[in-house]
Amino acid sequence: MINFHILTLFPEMVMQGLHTSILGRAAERGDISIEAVNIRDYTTNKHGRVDDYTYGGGAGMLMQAQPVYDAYRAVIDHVSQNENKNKSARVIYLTPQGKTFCQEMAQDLAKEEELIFLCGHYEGIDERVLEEIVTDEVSIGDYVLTGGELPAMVMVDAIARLVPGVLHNDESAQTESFGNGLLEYPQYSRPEIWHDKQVPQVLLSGDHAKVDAWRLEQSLLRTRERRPDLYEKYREKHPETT
Ligand code: 6GU
Repeated sequence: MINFHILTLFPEMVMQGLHTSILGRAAERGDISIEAVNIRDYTTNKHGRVDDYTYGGGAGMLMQAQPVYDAYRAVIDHVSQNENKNKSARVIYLTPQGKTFCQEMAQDLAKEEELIFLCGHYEGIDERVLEEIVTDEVSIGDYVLTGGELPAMVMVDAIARLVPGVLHNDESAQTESFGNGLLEYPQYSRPEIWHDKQVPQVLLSGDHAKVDAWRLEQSLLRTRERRPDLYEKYREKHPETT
């Protein structure tokens, strides 16, 4: 069970996306919980503003420290009250300047009970509140997005599917394939011939050992071709690989 808390100016965006399909059903069952906290609800500005100009000038607006900090405090106070203890939670700030997200980070974060995601907008967030509350800065890749919501959703999806109960057995079998560090082998369903293309004969043979060997071979070929970096890593762990 993990409780995900997402601090954002666009709570509907996050809730829509994360209560669909597998994660929606996992939340209904109580295997995870996902809450979006609207940072704007915590501003003390009488016009509901959460941003202001940057000291030193330059283009763009910055999210102010006060509403971000108070939204964070509300989550922490609520969590501590529920659990009747002072829990500390990791706070992940989504920023292109962070460490690049990967499967290993997802596995590490999946051990936590509470995770707080902080989504920035405009030109970012006042550095002083980041210094006080953020424990991890994470990027999802080398390209620029308009805000941290999509990255937070990517991370929640990748972490949530590792929580026991979220995936069913047939789904988690899929995990193994990328979990072993190789790309997925090609897969086929009915009909046996489509657009003159025949399903590989070995898959129709009923010989499970042969099927497994073929799939591993296909995974290796694909990984060597498309992701030589992953292939080299795999070879270091499995020296018997040609
Ligand atoms: Cl975490 N935020 C933004 N704004 N852009 C990104 C990103 C994060 N990761 C990659 N691009």
